[in-house]
Amino acid sequence: MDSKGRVLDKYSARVFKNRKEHVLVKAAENDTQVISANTRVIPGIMTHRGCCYAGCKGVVLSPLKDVAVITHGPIGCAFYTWGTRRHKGRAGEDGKNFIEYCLSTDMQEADIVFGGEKKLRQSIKEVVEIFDPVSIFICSTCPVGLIGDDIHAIAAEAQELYGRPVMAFSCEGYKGVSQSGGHHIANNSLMKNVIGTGDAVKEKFAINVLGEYNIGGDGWEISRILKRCGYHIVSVMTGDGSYKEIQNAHTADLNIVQCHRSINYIAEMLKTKYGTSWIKVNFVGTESTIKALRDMALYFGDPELIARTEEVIADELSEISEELEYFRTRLKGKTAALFVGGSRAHHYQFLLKELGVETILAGYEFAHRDDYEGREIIDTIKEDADSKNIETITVSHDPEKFNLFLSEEQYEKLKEKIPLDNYPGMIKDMNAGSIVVDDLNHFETEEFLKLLKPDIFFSGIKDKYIAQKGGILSRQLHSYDYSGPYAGFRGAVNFARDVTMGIYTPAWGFVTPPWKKTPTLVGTYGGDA
Ligand code: CFM
Repeated sequence: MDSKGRVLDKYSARVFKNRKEHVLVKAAENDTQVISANTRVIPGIMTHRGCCYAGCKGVVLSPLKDVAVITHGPIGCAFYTWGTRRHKGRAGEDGKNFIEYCLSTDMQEADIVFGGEKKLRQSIKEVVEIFDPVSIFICSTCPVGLIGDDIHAIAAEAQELYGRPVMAFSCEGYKGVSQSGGHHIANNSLMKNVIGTGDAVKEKFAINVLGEYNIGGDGWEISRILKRCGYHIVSVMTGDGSYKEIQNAHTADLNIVQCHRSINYIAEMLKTKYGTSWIKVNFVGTESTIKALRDMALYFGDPELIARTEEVIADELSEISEELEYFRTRLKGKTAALFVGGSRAHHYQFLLKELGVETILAGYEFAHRDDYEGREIIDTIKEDADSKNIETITVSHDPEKFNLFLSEEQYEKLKEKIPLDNYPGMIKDMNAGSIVVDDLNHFETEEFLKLLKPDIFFSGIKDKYIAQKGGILSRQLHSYDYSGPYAGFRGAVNFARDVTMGIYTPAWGFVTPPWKKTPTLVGTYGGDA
């Protein structure tokens, strides 16, 4: 039996039937392989997923530094999204940066019984008086949806009263199957209410960086390189971003998409509404970064920009090549397993490959099928109760702001050379025999690690320690533990150094986990086995 079979064999028939669709072994032929994704978790299974509120507030909205984001709900949800994601931000010219604060209405039992609207009004008042933010966002948590506080009416009232945009997001944690639903709620609202409201003039080589959240300073490293090449960054969605910058996103001539999972639909909407083309980029790994820079230069087609891009690439490479080569000699032949949210498990495989590390298992927490199989399959995804739960909006062509940078003919020609409107799925880039798992749960994590014994397991805070106590090194690809940046040229060296340090410090192998010394409870999955 292969490792997939050995792990799934322990399930009851009902659970097996479900999970076998979420796990696949990469075939030798590069045919399309279908995986089940973006579906609800089986009750009782310990998933590593987050919730809708986490995706909306924690992931997309929190990095906007000039916005005060108020969590309407009991304190736990707000506290959990306080600083744990490491999306860094520096105050802009107006000095406003509230991302280090944790703002919450701190609902108590009495508020749940009698309603929390009064408390929310009071919180908005305090936020205006203390912080004077450019805008205020209100994010609701589960109990708010259950008791029915009308956060949208309160937002409209506060907007009038305080003379600044106040927006409400009904992102109760229970909505949908994962944090992905929350990304949609946040991004859709930015699309509807913020983008296009600014009055900046068009700049040369103007771009938006979409789906980059400045984890551990990645966005800063990417911006540094882009600015060296000569790009004008209109806005970043949303790492170290701001409400004011996003208002002008419609003035860019190109959108580059880093994390396609969280924002591909906005890239499409920007194209429909404002005519802005988008390309998929990946700034993880030096080869990927070089490709992204060359694709961008080709899009603008300016000889000076193309030449400067090559100069920057040569210069950046000369700075890091020697060090990277050293780490390559240390890491060659090692194996890795990756389990991250919705795009990193793919992005980091390129950097690992450069370093000589083979990926033997990769999975996403909440990706959709296109992230695994490629964008071309989107139209074939059948709607079901779970996918219908995701909020969708439609936008139409804006006659005043619509502007095409390329003619249709140029566009079609370029499409053959650069990833315009497209991203490949992770499965295609993996080696035959490697394992792909959607929504890898706690049990499967332990079992696959025991069977495959990778040299390193890249994951997150929920599964890191169980791996380490079992003797396998783990680094967090969400927060980079306390390190970073990992993107771009210098980031690649930081990553290679951290991985080398970890692998050559095999401390976890000396640990005897508690379950080897004391008897533990034994249970079965599914209940009807
Ligand atoms: Fe995109 Fe992200 Fe990711 Fe994501 Fe995330 Fe994150 Fe992630 Mo953690 S937006 S899908 S919801 S790249 S917080 S910055 S690391 S799970 S792989």
